[in-house]
Amino acid sequence: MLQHIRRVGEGKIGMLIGCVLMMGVAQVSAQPEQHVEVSIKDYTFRTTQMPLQLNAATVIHVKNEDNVRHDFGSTIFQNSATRVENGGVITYGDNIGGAFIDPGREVTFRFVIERPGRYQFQCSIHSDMKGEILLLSVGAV
Ligand SMILES: [Cu+2]
Repeated sequence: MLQHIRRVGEGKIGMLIGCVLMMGVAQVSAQPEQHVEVSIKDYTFRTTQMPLQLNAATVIHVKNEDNVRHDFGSTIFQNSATRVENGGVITYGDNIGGAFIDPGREVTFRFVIERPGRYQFQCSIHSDMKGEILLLSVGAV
């Protein structure tokens, strides 16, 4: 599931590098972040999202409210430089497949979304857990 993850650092060093990279992203895109909220409860994904725009900084926030481990796996991060914060650990990957989320934990993915479409996501641990994020190419300037 986790492909090509490079661990850049943890704690203070990771935060410092994170700040530098985030400034770089901010310079590339003047648009505010767009958010997708995903909660997992009773083995079910619940998604809340605003209309997403292409080539904009995008944050997917996944919270596991169950007392078992779940997986958020998707092709949505393919070919995108993605910053993942999972249980206080920050990692960066160019082609990640998602992340496992421990009980009661949250994961935040930050990336720039570049291809329109319907992106499925799923839990590889529980094969009937599925959800979808919609990116229509609306409002692109
Ligand atoms: Cu699961």
